[in-house]
Amino acid sequence: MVSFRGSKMRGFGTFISRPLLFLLLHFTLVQCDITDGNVEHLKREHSLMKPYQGVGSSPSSQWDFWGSTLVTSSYVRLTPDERSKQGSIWNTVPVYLKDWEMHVQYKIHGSGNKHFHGDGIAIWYTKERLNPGPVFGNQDHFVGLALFVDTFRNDLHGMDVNTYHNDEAADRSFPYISAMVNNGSLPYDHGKDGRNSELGGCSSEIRNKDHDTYLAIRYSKSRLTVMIDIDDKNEWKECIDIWGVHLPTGYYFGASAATGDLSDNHDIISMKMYQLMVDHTPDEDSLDWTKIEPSVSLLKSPKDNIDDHTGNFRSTPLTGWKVFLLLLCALLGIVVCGVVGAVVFQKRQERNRRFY
Ligand SMILES: [Ca+2]
Repeated sequence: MVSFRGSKMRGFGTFISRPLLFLLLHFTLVQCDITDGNVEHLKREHSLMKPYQGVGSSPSSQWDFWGSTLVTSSYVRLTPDERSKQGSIWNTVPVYLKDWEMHVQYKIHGSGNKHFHGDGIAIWYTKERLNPGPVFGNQDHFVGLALFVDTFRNDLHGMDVNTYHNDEAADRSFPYISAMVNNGSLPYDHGKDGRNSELGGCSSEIRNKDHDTYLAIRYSKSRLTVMIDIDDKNEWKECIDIWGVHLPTGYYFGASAATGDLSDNHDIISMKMYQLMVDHTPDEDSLDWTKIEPSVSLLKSPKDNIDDHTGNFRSTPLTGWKVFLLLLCALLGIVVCGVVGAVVFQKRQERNRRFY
């Protein structure tokens, strides 16, 4: 199990070239967010793995399920490819880790053609668990973090309803993966595919693949990163990277899915939770992390995004490592100019010496 993890983590760094990675790791401005793959630990009490022992309703079980969920020996099917189904699976053990990474291996597949399937899977880190509702089978006004793998576009604003052919022209195509943090005050707007409350996201053709697909949710030091792997090449691609995300400890992990008029099989193969070994300041350690209210700073409030149809909201903040790359480029530019200047100066000196 852990070896898989190790191989995935090598992938985590490959979206950055090797020399750049070296520089990143050796540059003091960086807070070491690129994992080295050696310091994480699988937490079995928060992980769901084949053959899914300990899944069920007994008091000792670590995962509980509800609704249409079917647990077999090789997958957990949240919904079958049938209309109007809802299912979920929840970790019964609250997570008291401050820094963690959740790897989800999943598969969404069905007989429906492009655009005629739905609705998707949600991965949860929330205060409450097993509360069925309208948000991909879970309650609305949830408290905590949600990651939506939304396979059906409900918002047809600016699109040709009859043909659906404007997907590529629209600013986000489906399936669409997005994150939302909620303190219970925000509703999830299905009609707009959660756009009003979205913190970040990416489009990804995750459906009907021959292989399983993966996503990783990392939370450490107020930074939320979501990586995806849909090509079965053992490489992560960045989907979401947001700073200033505040989440407490003591919440529950879960996954849910729903079908409506259109359907899909929504399968979870595994959910693997890793503890990240990260140092915190004494001030941070003295806080009661269970009392933190889920929130996001350093960004506009999601509410400010309500009438923003430009999609600019997602790309406005320069994330930490983009700022760093800009600084690095400037620094390299100065160094190159300095070296070239010194060489030119030396040559000129030598030439002058020859003249006199
Ligand atoms: Ca949708």
